[in-house]
Amino acid sequence: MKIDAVTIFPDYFAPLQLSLLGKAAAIGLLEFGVHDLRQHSTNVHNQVDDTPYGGGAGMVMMPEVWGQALDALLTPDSDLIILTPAGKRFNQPMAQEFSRASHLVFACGRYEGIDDRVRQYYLSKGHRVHEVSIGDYVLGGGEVASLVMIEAITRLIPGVLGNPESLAEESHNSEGYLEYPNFTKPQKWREISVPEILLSGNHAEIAKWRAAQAIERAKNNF
Ligand code: 6GU
Repeated sequence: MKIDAVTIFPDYFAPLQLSLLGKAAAIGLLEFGVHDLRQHSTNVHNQVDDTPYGGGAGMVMMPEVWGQALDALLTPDSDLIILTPAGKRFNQPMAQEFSRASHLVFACGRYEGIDDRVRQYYLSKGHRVHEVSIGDYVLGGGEVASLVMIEAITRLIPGVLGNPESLAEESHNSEGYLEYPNFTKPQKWREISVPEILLSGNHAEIAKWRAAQAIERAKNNF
């Protein structure tokens, strides 16, 4: 999979070189490109934003710079992901969908976002365009949100994860989450013992216990 990110802060993407993602890139499973939006500025001050039509607080990112940057990256095989707190909420099924794509382009908005004509234009040209948010809170920009999405998506690509059994186990749960509590050695730590059932070797009973625990935990999230 090819992944491009367009941003005014390319340094935010340094973590792509670490851990499993870095290894996947090193062996050619993933290919990352990080692009500085300011390189496409036509303005002497390298300005990429301006005041909003209609008034209001903040600045809006100008369409011309985004057009230049995205024209250079998008092909008919691309999925353009525009990061915005107003987008569709990212979740595990979306990560599954995107993990089957061949080229993802992350457009990282800052300030009050990107001029909406950028979204309109690429949609009108037949591109797949997705406005995505990672949750109900406001970040300073789309960079961290892109990293979250990239990590969730790429670990689902065969060969990226060190241990594919972890994926198989996750997929048993319809939501794709491992929600039961986990324990490892030692059996007793600071007077707290590992639940007896996990030492029993009775896999059917262990599965039942874990399912019950997962339901108990899930209740606390609603
Ligand atoms: Cl994608 N961008 C920003 N700026 N804030 C967010 C977000 C994205 N997702 C949640 N909050």
